[in-house]
Amino acid sequence: MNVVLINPPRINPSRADFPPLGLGYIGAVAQQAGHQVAILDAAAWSWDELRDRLIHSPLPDVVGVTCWTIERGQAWQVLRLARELFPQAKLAAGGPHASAFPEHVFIKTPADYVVIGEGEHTFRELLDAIAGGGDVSAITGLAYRLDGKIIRTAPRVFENNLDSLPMLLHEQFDYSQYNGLYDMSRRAAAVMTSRGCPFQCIYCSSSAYWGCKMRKRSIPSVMAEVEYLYHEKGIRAILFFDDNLLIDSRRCIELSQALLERKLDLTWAAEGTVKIELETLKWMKKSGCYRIDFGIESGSPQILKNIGKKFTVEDNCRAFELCRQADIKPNAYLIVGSPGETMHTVKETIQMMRKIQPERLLPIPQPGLWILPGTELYRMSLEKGIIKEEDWLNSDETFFYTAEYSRNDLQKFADEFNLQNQKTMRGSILRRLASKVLRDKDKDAIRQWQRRLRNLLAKIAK
Ligand code: B12
Ligand code: SF4
Repeated sequence: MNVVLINPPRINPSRADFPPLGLGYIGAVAQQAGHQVAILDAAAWSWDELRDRLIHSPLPDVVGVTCWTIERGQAWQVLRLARELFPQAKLAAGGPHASAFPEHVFIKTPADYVVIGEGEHTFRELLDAIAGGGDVSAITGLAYRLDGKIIRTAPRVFENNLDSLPMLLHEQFDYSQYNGLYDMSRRAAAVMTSRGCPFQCIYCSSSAYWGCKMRKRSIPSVMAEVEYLYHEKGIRAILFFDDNLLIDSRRCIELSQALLERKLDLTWAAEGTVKIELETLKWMKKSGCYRIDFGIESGSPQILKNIGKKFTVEDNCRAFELCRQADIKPNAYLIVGSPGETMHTVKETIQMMRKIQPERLLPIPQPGLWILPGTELYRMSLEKGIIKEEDWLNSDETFFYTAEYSRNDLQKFADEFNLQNQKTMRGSILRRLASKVLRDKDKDAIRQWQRRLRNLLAKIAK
């Protein structure tokens, strides 16, 4: 069968940093099962461009669409467009939001199926059933329409052996069309070496979706993907997108050693939590790691407790100090507007920022915490009456936690935070610039520093 998988156009179409990995994974199982697969990443396309590409694709038997909460309206629209253009095709949705509210997908769109949760096995079985004209009722992890009713089958059990899944369809992605890493001019790809996170931060839907048990791919399986990307796609930088690559120090060292053994000209970055040891960081550095993004979120002990973070402000400061010792750039993800936030807790975060001096600070663009389905924050918000389940249906907006402050008040917190942090960053960038430029022989790094200096001078001029 012809299978077309679509990542919807963004609300403001723009190039994505990386291709849609989830569609790459389900595309790979479909291809392995003998189907012709085309993945259309329409993130940067207008609706006209998507329509045009669809009209010129081979007539699909099945169209699959990914559906995130923030872009659910876009996903609804793609499913309607697919029905309009291909009345004969079967339509399936998947991804975090479709999985949280399969019924909503059927109300808002003409979709035939929703794949709930981890998609590979369910999608493969669904394609088999569609191809054979068979019954789907025995497929776990599925919702579908039957005689005007919506049927939901038993939940799909997670695949424990991630190595048994085929490598995602990198071959379908043109890596020159993605932004890659913001601080690296090398061609970059994203790789996931594990699924699931043992923590349960109240705002995060990741552990709710993927489970609290971390399932890890073997190092040889990860290396096979890295080598493919290196040799076949010209990739020279990797972002390990795992929720928590650093949590297993031994595995992290093994991964670093495997990268070193291959002698690839490769740099890499990762996301992680702050419990980390110097020895691990040194191995990571040796193998090409140049940056770690930490989800530290707040510098207030009370807020960390309120949002379910299992780490302290001291842990955060220590991780940043160790990264500096290992010569890896530490970055901070932060939140302003968590439950219990006050101007005092915002100032505690500003104080911590002065101490840790992250390499790059993302200004807080949207004050307040996003409410995502499946999270503790969502349950709290339902209880406090900030949101009702039908709000997801009646609007395509994103919803924020506003039980304690209005968005306007939260904006004041964010403004104060951004202002203070700009001052902190200017000082720290100048200091680091002076010491780094003297040491750096790497052309990429020197170009980056030049760029930063230009930006900084432009800001000062303003
Ligand atoms: C990488 C990533 C990104 C990258 C995306 C790069 C890319 N193109 O893939 C970037 C950095 C751009 C990003 C941005 C954001 N992200 Co993000 N991101 C992730 C992350 C870490 C990994 C996603 C991934 O690749 N997973 C691995 C693949 C295998 O999983 P998957 O895509 O979900 O697909 C599987 C299933 O969902 C299903 N499936 C998915 N689609 C389909 C479609 C069909 C037809 C079928 C059958 C099955 C199916 O099958 C797949 C295989 O099992 C996840 C966390 C996580 N651990 O998943 C968060 C996550 C997806 N992001 C999240 C959020 C909130 C965001 C942002 C809104 C953050 C922000 N404040 O800006 C933005 C929104 C971006 C946008 N769309 O506009 C939330 C989404 C929650 C939700 N309910 O939608 C997650 C779950 C993390 C969290 N904190 O809760 N993100
Ligand atoms: S925010 Fe990070 S540490 Fe917390 S549950 Fe989500 S993935 Fe895990």
